[in-house]
Amino acid sequence: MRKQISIIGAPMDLGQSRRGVDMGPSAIRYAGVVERLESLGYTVEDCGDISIGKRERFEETSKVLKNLKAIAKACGELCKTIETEVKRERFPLVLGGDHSIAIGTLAGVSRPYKNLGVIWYDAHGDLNTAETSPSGNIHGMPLAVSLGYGDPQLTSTGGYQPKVKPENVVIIGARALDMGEREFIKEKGIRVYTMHEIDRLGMTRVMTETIEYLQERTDGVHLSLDLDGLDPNEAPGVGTPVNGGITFRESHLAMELLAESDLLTSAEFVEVNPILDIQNKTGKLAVDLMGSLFGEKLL
Ligand code: 6HN
Ligand code: MN
Ligand code: MN
Ligand code: MN
Repeated sequence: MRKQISIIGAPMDLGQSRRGVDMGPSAIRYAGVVERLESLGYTVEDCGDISIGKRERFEETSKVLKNLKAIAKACGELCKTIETEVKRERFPLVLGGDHSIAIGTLAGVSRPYKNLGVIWYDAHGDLNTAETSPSGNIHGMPLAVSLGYGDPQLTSTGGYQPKVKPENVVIIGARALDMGEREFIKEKGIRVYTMHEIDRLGMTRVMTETIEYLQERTDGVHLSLDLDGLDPNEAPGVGTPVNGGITFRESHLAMELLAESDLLTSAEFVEVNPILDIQNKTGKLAVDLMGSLFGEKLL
């Protein structure tokens, strides 16, 4: 992993309807992300936050895709900021914000790669389009958008598409997939480890298979970690919690195995909502996971 990390905050809350997730980047910073990574020997630069526009009055824009214009604009800015850091040969670490920011993150990191791999650690598939979405919330769509499916204002972010090929994606932790998403997964042949596979195979095997699979076919790997992938008992500060999630221990192990593999070229931690949290438990958890991801050892 690159020894220079650039932290970029994306205080986005327009991709969903609950308030507070725009404070996610602050919560993660307050939990000591910079100090934690510096203690591991990294040079860390905090680039601050990108700017997010105002909530739109839905009747003025798309009814189905809430806050479409403002999200497209912010993702464009996030993409540019990340591209600058990538050119400086730094490892981009993006702090969310709701998951719609992944549209900008993937647009920013993917261009130099022929086959960027993506690990989507999430209770959800985030594979909806306007046609399949039950909510109109764009945070349920970023993976579909990055694969090239969705509104052109979103899929065109960064001026190229798609950012990722379906065979280079691995979803881990899924347990709340909408009907349209299930069909999409089958149709595109996307590799998914649902909670069932995690229970059955164990996290070691899930991660070993994921790493081997991506090592064979990709030239860079992005980790998009939605804190709602974890169980809400351990990560309560999220807007769309789903019971029966991945434990802290399993997640910690997953991060350690990723660190060992030295596969990652970028990462983002999203959906931390301090208003719904208990004394920044979820923000601290995010930083603990980053510690393991960046090579923290017990001995
Ligand atoms: N997330 N599948 C639901 C929807 O509204 O499309 C929930 C999406 C949650 C998205 O957690 O990033
Ligand atoms: Mn998500
Ligand atoms: Mn989710
Ligand atoms: Mn451990």
